[in-house]
Amino acid sequence: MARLVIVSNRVSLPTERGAKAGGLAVALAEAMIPGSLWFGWSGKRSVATSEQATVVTHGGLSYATIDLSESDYRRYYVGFSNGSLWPLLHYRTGLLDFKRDDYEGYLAVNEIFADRLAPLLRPNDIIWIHDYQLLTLAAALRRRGANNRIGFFLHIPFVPPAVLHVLPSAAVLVRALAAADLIGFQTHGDRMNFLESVSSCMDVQPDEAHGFLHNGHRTETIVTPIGIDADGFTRTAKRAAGMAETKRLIESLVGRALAIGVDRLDYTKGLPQRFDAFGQLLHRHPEHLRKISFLQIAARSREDVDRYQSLRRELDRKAGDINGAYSDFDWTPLRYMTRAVNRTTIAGFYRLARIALVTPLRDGMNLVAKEFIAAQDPSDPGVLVLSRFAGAAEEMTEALIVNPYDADAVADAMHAALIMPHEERVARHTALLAKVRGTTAASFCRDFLNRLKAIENPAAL
Ligand code: ADQ
Repeated sequence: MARLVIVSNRVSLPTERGAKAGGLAVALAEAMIPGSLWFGWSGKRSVATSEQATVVTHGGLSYATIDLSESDYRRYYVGFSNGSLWPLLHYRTGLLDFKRDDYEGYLAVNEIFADRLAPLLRPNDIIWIHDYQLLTLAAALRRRGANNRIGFFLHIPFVPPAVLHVLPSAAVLVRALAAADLIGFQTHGDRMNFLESVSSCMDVQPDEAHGFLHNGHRTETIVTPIGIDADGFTRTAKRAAGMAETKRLIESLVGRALAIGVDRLDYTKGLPQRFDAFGQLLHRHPEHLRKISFLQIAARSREDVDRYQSLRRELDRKAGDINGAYSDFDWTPLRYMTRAVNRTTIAGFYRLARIALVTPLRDGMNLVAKEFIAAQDPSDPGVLVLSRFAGAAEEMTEALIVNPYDADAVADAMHAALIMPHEERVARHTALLAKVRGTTAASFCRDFLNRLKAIENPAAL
């Protein structure tokens, strides 16, 4: 049987998992099939980038990692991946911080990944590359003679050509990506944007099956939304509801409704806008004063990117403003923390919450929306307020869908959620839970890999 080789920027070793945030690590952990190999960066910075991968085996799985030099890390990861591609692919062209040197570092590290991975490959391996840090890896592997089936999945959005071309050399990246046999997206909108970009960068026309032919190579595309282990998460939430942390939270609420937000501290997640919306709720609907507490857990991430530090300062100020304006001697409306909290504890908090605010300005999918639904007590569920710009909104239409830029509309949705009749809450939750249970981490992997395996690739036979 063909071996699965997963490649992602960061390898999450089983020994390191725990409270750490990050959707990719969580989803792939659900997906690793015994015998598979997972290749990527160790997360360590060394004097020099590793000459070869370090391979460890754990629970029937192999993990091959390399360290990066400080300079490679800065240019490839901090500079180009997080300073250019991340804002660009989230439609934030104004935040783009393009430097040619970073771009060259990005290409170089993709070549290094290919160099270190190539000796570990077997002819029948199926290679599955993940996310925006590795857009040029498939092409780099092909140049080293890898004829394997290669799939690529983009976890974040893809933009229309007019936005894409803000990035110098965007066409180079699109052409390199086309070296994969199958390219996967979270939503139909993302795939459409990509195919339009293919037309504009490569002068080829995608066919009716959403594939395209270039230089004798056919590339197919697929929409496979990522999900969670819904039933497992429901069990975790039930268990966590009885744990000490949840009990402490209940006591601190003294009967007030809980609204919750859980995100990485990232400018795509719409946190300043969300704080404004909460302020508007208290202003426009004073009947909720003293009756609601909003807990925002925003785990710090990417702290060596400047934009993230200014976001933190902005949120500190806004949180101070709201609490300064509305707090009472025995009530703090907004509880804002930037520590990571482990997933089990969060599952218990979700179950307790009357509302979840998932209001990113753009998001590939957003797994928090799915976790919140899976965590609810079906007989007394909370209500999901969801941004129309999260990939999750394409499917989760029974949530209260909002435009996160409209603070008044988000405040009104929170109000609607707080006064929503029991019957309507149950009906919406039932429909959403069926969807979250239908599109899981396992189905995501199965659908993508089945399609990749079905691709005709005579070279790999
Ligand atoms: P992320 O941007 O990291 O992922 P998300 O989908 O919300 O975003 O996944 C976050 C995961 O980390 C969830 O399991 C969540 O519980 C956890 N998490 C988030 N904030 C946390 C916190 N403050 N403390 C502890 N845990 C936290 C990227 C894309 C998404 C896409 C995923 C998977 O940006 O759009 O859904 O990959 O494809």
